[in-house]
Amino acid sequence: MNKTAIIFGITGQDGSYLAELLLKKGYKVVGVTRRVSVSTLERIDHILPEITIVEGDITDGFNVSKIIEEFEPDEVYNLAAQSHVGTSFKQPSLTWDVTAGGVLNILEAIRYSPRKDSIRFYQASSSEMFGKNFTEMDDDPMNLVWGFKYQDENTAFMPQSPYAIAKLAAHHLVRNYRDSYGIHGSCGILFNHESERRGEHFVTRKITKWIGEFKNWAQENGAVDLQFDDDMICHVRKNPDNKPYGDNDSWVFGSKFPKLRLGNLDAKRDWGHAEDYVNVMWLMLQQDTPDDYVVATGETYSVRHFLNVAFYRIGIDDWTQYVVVDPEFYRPAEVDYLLGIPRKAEEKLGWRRDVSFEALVNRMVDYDVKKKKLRVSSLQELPKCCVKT
Ligand code: NDP
Ligand code: GDR
Repeated sequence: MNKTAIIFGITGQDGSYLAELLLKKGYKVVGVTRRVSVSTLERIDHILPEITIVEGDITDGFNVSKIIEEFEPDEVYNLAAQSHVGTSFKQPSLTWDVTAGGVLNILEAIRYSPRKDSIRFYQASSSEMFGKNFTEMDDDPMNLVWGFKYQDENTAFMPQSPYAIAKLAAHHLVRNYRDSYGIHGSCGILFNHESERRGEHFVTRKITKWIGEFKNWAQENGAVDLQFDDDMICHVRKNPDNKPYGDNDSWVFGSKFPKLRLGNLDAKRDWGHAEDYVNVMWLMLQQDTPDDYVVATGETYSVRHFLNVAFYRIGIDDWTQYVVVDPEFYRPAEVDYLLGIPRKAEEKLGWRRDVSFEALVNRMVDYDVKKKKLRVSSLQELPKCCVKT
């Protein structure tokens, strides 16, 4: 008989890829979605006829229990979270309720389920839990690391945001319910993973979406030349008399496009493709013994380097004039450096990632450039008083 999987957070980036993977494997997929005033089903539109959608919110414990009771799952994947680190500083209480409290609700539902011993649970833990901390090569008795500083399953956690603290609480809850009640719960300590479906307020997609819109704008305006002021990129063209270049009067300013506004460009992240990462979630639940695994690429790049590769894809070698560093996007506390060593996942689960960093960036840029409709980024349009994350 086909297995049944419940996915909390099916409308998110990872939820959509995981649902596709489980359908391919013949699962009956049940996706839990929140009641919202506008549809959030865009990422799973193409598979909607094949999945069962049920309304629910992980902060409602009774509702979570009812869903688990009704659908009798073999596997439960919790991908639901308030997942934006910057937002967690502005809405710490909500972040705590969803990202930590929601996990407790699922664990309690499994604990009291008559089918407790037949349910396997996956929790989406995060590399943000490492926060400021890393292991240095000299500390490693095996001395087998690929970089000087890294994080793996033995690195101590030192979270730097309300989001990371909530994730860490959830991580420990899973371990505690495993030890206390024998629940088959595993945590994937996943490092950043991105894709063409990445939320638009995360830095990678914010960059590639801007590039897509900029490129379309430049093409639609047939820009022969660009001028840059503090905040805007201006399209200029020759006046009808076609006077020679150098004479200010002979150039007419056309439409303007807002520059890309970003925060800390020096933060380093270990970036993979989400499609590679959902596979490991499934692999963890196929193991007889539940466990926790670091999932990463073993490479790290700064936001600045991401910009290099992304702009290069549209033929711009020097992006500095196109980007404004805006302190409004700085976080009260930052995670400077993440580089994960996925040795355990590779050795025990046989997991491998396929998509390289450069391929990831290129795929995201190409996707956003191809999006036909030109619209000025809503992020760029935010009035000053609005929250920026
Ligand atoms: P997204 O932000 O794209 O998706 C989050 C999902 O959670 C959405 O489906 C959202 O629903 C849902 N959700 C939010 N609040 C609730 C709630 N109260 N009840 C039910 N559902 C809710 O995240 P990703 O797909 O990128 O990440 C998946 C998980 O993995 C998250 O838990 C994230 O914290 C974690 N993670 C992600 C990493 C990454 O790099 N992507 C790395 C490490 C961990 P809605 O559509 O209605 O908003
Ligand atoms: P992160 O991802 O915080 O690592 O969390 P994000 O893309 O938000 O930030 C990465 C780094 O880029 C810097 N940055 C900016 N970030 C955003 N969002 N917007 C900006 O304008 C900007 N400018 C610079 C940030 O300061 C940071 O250093 C992601 C989420 O998916 C989490 O849910 C997940 O747990 C972790 O990855 C692993």
